[in-house]
Amino acid sequence: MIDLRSDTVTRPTPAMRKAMAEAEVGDDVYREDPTVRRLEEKAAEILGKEAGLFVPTGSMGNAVAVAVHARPGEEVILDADCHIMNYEMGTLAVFAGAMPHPVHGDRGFPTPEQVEAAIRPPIYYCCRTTLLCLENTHNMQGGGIYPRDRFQSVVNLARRRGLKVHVDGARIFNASIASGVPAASLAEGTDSVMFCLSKGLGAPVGSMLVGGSAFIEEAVAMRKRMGGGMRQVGILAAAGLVALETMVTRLAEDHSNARLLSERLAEIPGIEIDPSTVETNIVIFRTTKIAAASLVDRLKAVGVLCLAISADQVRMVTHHDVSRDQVLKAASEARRIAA
Ligand code: TLP
Repeated sequence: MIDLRSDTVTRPTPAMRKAMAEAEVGDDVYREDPTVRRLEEKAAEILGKEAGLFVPTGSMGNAVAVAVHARPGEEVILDADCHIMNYEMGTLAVFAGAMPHPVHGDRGFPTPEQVEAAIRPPIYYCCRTTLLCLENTHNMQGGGIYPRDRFQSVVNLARRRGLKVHVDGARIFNASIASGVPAASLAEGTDSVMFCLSKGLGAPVGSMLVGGSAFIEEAVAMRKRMGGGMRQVGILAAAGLVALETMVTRLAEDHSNARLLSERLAEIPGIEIDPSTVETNIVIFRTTKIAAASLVDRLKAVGVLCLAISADQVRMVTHHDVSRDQVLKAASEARRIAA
């Protein structure tokens, strides 16, 4: 099987399995797991923040962040197509009691003007706007990278207007490697960042939340409230450390495979995609002759897995466990079916 459904399907590397087997552990609810502490310190350092917190999933990381930053009845500005808005089962409403205020960002990336217009005036009958959530890279916009100048302007504006900024950086290292900008610069000026170890970085489980020390102290309590206080979880953190040490720079390979895949797909009549928009490891294309679901079914029958994300859109994601040859094979199978 050539599994292009997601980079979440990556399996731990032999180095990860070895590190997991040998991990030094303690009870992390007492904050006594030395491997978890090492991972949290390293994550914070790489992202240029004071402290870090290991969480079981990206969704929990985002939920914890939003619940710490926003109070019930407050508004959160985010892109209408972002993951927090669409694929996290309303955690923003459930755990923070907050109101989403979606804006239609340009390719998923809100502009300063859009954010400014979405901030509520200080009138007693309006919700208070307290938080801005930004996604980088943007999953449903084909792994696009937040244009750097726009990101900085938006963050500066939010700070000026007293909003907190949380980044859903599930794939922030893809953005960093593809743009040559250190992850810490992509996090500059923000209050918190969540990134996933379990996607392109290949760890079996886990995400990190990083931010200021006071924020992380509250996040520890919020994680526990959500049932995310884990015990000898150094076993998992050990794989996360290997992920950060060995799996970041190789993401460039996934990006060149994604670009190659998009170029091959673009040649197929019946498929529409502009390869120049493929900046990282996510390829989203449109089918014009057959329904997306039917292409996905027929690809599955010949050993290629991918996802239909709408009636006429398919997502393919490259990662550590798919090779250049497999990507070429996937494109040629797609040609046979979709053309
Ligand atoms: N994304 C998954 C699915 O949920 C769609 C995927 O296959 O891409 N933020 C972003 C931007 C994400 O893409 C995801 C997962 C998450 C948060 C949530 O992470 P997990 O799955 O660890 O809860």
